[in-house]
Amino acid sequence: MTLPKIAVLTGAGVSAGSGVPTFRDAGGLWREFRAQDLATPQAFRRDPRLVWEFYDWRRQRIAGCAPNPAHQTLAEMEADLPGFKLVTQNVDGLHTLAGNRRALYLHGDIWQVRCIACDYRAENRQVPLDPLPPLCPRCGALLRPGVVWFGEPLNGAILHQAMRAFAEADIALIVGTSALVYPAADLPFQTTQRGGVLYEFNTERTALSDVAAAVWLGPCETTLPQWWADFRRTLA
Ligand code: BV8
Ligand code: ZN
Repeated sequence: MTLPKIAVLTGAGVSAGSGVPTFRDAGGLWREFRAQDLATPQAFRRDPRLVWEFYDWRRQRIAGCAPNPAHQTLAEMEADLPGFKLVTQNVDGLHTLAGNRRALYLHGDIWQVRCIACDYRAENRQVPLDPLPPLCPRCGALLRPGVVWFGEPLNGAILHQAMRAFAEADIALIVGTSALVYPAADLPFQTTQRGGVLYEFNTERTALSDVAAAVWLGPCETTLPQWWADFRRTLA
């Protein structure tokens, strides 16, 4: 029996069970700012210190978080299914920590920093950051978080691989995303337009729920492991 090709898109909801604030929470909870107003090049140009305080706060929160059963299930699926592709909107790195080796990070990595003036880039896991904002060790200019901000283009090669993964998938799993951010939110339609099936795992219905063949309402750290345990039995 040929194993199905499964493509997965995750959002902040897959890390909620690990204690990482989602954008909707972080947006509301971080002082009086909305995440969306800080995750932009304009905000960084206007007040790099404030934007770095926001990222430093998130880095400190994430540093104390471990992968949850939803992350672990996605690592198992990658090991068991040759045609498995994981695409994430998250920048927290928990999929890699859980054991996924080939996750596509659409929006970058909060643990990467890069210089705004030269081509210096590096992993930086210092929490809290000191000095803040961090400066380029090579040219002294400001460093920025290695993430994709609103209004910035995604890495073309990564986006192309993600589009292909969903175009080729028999099954697309949409896990813990409000499906409001583009072009990520377009990916599931690559699957349904080619006759593939969509399953959604979320604590609430979203814009994608109407095109999903089934919606598992509940915390994905519970519903996704359950689904995988049942589904893998049908593959035996
Ligand atoms: C681009 C990295 C083009 C940073 C992120 C007007 C002006 C400018 C741009 C636009 C515009 N209108 C539209 C756009 C495009 C824009 C966009 O989509 N805006 C939206 C708001 C309408 N997109 C962009 O700007 C993208 N770039 O289009 O470039 C271009 C081309 C060429 C040249 C120049 C430009 C870039 C988008 C990437 C932005 N960066 N992150 C950082 O993280 O700091 S996006 C960020 O927000 C996250 O990465 C994530 O993608 C998104 C939040 O979404 P979710 O992950 O879904 O999280 P959210 O909190 O919303 O939802 C959580 C969900 O989980 C909920 O549904 C909840 O119910 C559920 N949940 C909670 N707990 C659980 C759970 N589910 C299951 N179990 C649980 N336990
Ligand atoms: Zn530099």
